[in-house]
Amino acid sequence: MKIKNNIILAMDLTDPSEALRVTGQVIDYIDTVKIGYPLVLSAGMGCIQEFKEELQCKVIADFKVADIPETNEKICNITFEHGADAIIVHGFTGPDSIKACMDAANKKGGEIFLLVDMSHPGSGKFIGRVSEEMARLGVQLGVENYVAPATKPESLMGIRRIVGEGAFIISPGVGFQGGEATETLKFANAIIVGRTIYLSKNPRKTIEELIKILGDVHQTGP
Ligand code: 3DU
Repeated sequence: MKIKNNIILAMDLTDPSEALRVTGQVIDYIDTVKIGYPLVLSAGMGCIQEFKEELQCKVIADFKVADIPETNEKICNITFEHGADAIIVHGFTGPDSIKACMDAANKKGGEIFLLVDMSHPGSGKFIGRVSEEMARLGVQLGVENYVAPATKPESLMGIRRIVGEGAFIISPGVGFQGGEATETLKFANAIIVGRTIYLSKNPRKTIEELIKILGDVHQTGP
């Protein structure tokens, strides 16, 4: 997946028209928007298609899929049928559950991103302890795309080491959660930025400044 300016907008505003309006303000600087439960649960699954049609962008559905294989398959099928280009899937559920998502993605022409660690402080208690093992499992299964945290550069670096330069890592936690954009892009292919942009008084100016800062960062991976 190629991401324009290496920035993915996390659009978590829950008012659908506000979400479209604010995304529209920055859409000429990005081509990929991450939509998750906050927006979909308030606007419905139709918002995926609406974003794609009105803004001509790719949509990553952040559903952090974490169920038994049969249920995961259904969730992925429905998500791709609603137009999502990719879906985020938890790694902790194990190989069969991940494989079910990969198979659904292959069948529907979509992609999966495997979430192997999280960015919030509490993530150290459980998921952060097994993130490298999950990354290794991803490699064994042939997963190409990963989600790893910008707030934990050590973890992000370790995950990059395991998945290799050929893998594609997207990284949330930049800005509001404390992660640093340029540092993150040394190990990730794209940063995921939400509140810093959509809560900004001037989202356009904020993203322009961010792009300027990222200007000469060395890009890892494909
Ligand atoms: O903190 P922000 O507002 O920039 O948003 C980050 C987004 O990424 C948000 O949608 C959140 O649900 C998602 N995310 C994480 O922040 C951390 C993770 O480990 C995984 C997803």
